[in-house]
Amino acid sequence: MWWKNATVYQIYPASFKDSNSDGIGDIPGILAQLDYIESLGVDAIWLCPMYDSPQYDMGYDISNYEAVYPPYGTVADVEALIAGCHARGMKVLLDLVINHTSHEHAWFKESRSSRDSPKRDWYIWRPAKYDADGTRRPPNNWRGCFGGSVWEWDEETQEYYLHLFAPQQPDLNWENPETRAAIFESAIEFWLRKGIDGFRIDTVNMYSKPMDFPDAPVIDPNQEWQSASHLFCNGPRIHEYMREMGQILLKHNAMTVGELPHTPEVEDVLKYVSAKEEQLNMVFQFEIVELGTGKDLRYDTVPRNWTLPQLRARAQTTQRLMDGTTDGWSTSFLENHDQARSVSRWGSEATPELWARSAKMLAMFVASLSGTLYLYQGQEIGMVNAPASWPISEYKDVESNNYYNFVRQSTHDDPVALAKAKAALQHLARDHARLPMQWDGTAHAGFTTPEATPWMRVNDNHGSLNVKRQNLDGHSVLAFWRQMLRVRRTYPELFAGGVFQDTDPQGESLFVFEKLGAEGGKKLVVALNFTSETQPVDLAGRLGSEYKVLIQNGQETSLDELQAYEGRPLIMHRTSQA
Ligand code: TEU
Ligand code: CA
Repeated sequence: MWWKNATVYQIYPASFKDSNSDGIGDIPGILAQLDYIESLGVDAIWLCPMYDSPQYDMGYDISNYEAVYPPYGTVADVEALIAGCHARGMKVLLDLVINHTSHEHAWFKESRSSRDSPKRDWYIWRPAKYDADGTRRPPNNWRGCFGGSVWEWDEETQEYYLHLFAPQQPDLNWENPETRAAIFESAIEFWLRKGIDGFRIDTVNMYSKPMDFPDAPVIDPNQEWQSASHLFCNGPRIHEYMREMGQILLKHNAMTVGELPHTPEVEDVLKYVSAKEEQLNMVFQFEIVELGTGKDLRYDTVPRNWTLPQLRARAQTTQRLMDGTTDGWSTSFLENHDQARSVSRWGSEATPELWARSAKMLAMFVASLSGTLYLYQGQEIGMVNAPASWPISEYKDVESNNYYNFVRQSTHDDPVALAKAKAALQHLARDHARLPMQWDGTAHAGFTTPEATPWMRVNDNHGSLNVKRQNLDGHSVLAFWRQMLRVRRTYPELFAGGVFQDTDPQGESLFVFEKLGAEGGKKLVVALNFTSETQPVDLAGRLGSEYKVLIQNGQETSLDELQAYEGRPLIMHRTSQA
């Protein structure tokens, strides 16, 4: 099981590196940076969708599983990438998006062509409902993940089809065994035969829906569409499907990490990742990254709307699965392509010093949690959100735009509401992760050539915040991540493994936790200051005399206080515990 102690580096093809000056990142660009990726000390890459797609949702709307989006390259380019990674001892994970396809996929075109199409039942079609006055209504009141109804009316065949995400992302009908077989063949086996090592599986808990499509309870009577994630996540047949898919993946010895939104309870997660179930190897839970987001609508919140005890409780929730009492496994991550930058959310951008120190402190935090570690491109250099001065027109993401338009319409352009929405987007939008990678200080940060126009604007700070500069600086965030990953690899039983124990769940400023290794073995003590002030701490009291500071992000080695955003994983023998 190569993946247990592994670190996986996530790549967003559009924004990593452009090799041909069209302003869009591409596979040859990634290939050219493999030495850099290898230099980080990661074990694998996860490539976000590079399949052919009309790009209504950045490739999560696939029109052909067996082809590559031409601006990214060709199937041969992906084969070269697989070979290049394998030559360096790195594994390759692709993104598996099989809850839905693009509306331009041949399967959907055929499905929508007529009610008698042999592929009609490959997607989910339902008749309209009509009010007494003849007004047409969709089958139920569910709100989609990007806002609005989950149903789209098809004029041609006079029925609605289901789409949990954008209307250009119709949901496949997993109830139909023929459809499942086609998905397994085209999306899964086609690429496994090309030698990839596994998949990150998109929205893994949404494939089974309650097929009678009951209305969701009305939480907010002023809203037309109601939150229904509890109805379409973890549906009635989901584990049957997981086991079926699991057998195919097992046959190819493929590793899997499933995206598991709206599933906080260990008992529910374990159904997917218990080793004896043979469904998934691990999952992404959202408890940590969703802290501070709106309860119902993600962006209906204000920046920094969280406390440290809440963060600790959520870390505890996701760590419980790996407390040694279960046969399951999971992940540790703070960023991905759907999340704003972690330094902007949990750290500080107040001064260059606090920025660097908090980026390193967050690296210690995420790398000290149990589970397979995921590092998102740019996180290793402490990339931050787009500046607050940027106009809303720089935000390209369908979810951001839908939310902003929803606020505009529902408040009739109320300036206070719009300012709040913009502040929330500046803090949380998915766009922030999608700004081009900052390679150097030249125009467009070396992501593309100076004459080209990048598909998304490059962050204004790239003159000082970039790979080239950090490569030359032994104290940079980048140097720290390399060191952190080395330490993590040296003590797998304490970092990737080990039993997480929060020693002071109510602490508001310092996050101090321990990781216990095997009985009689060593203990890791992690002490992190999440504030911009020096905080007193009693580390001596819990360390005794026999300890070692493995890594630190500040100058001090005092056991009595931690400076602003200072952090330290210390190690000691469990037997010397006071
Ligand atoms: O995301 C699915 C998901 O449940 C959310 O995390 C989502 O990103 C969103 O923010 C809803 O509030 C996956 C992909 O990671 C995402 O990029 C895609 O847009 C989505 O599926 C649809 O394929
Ligand atoms: Ca390109």
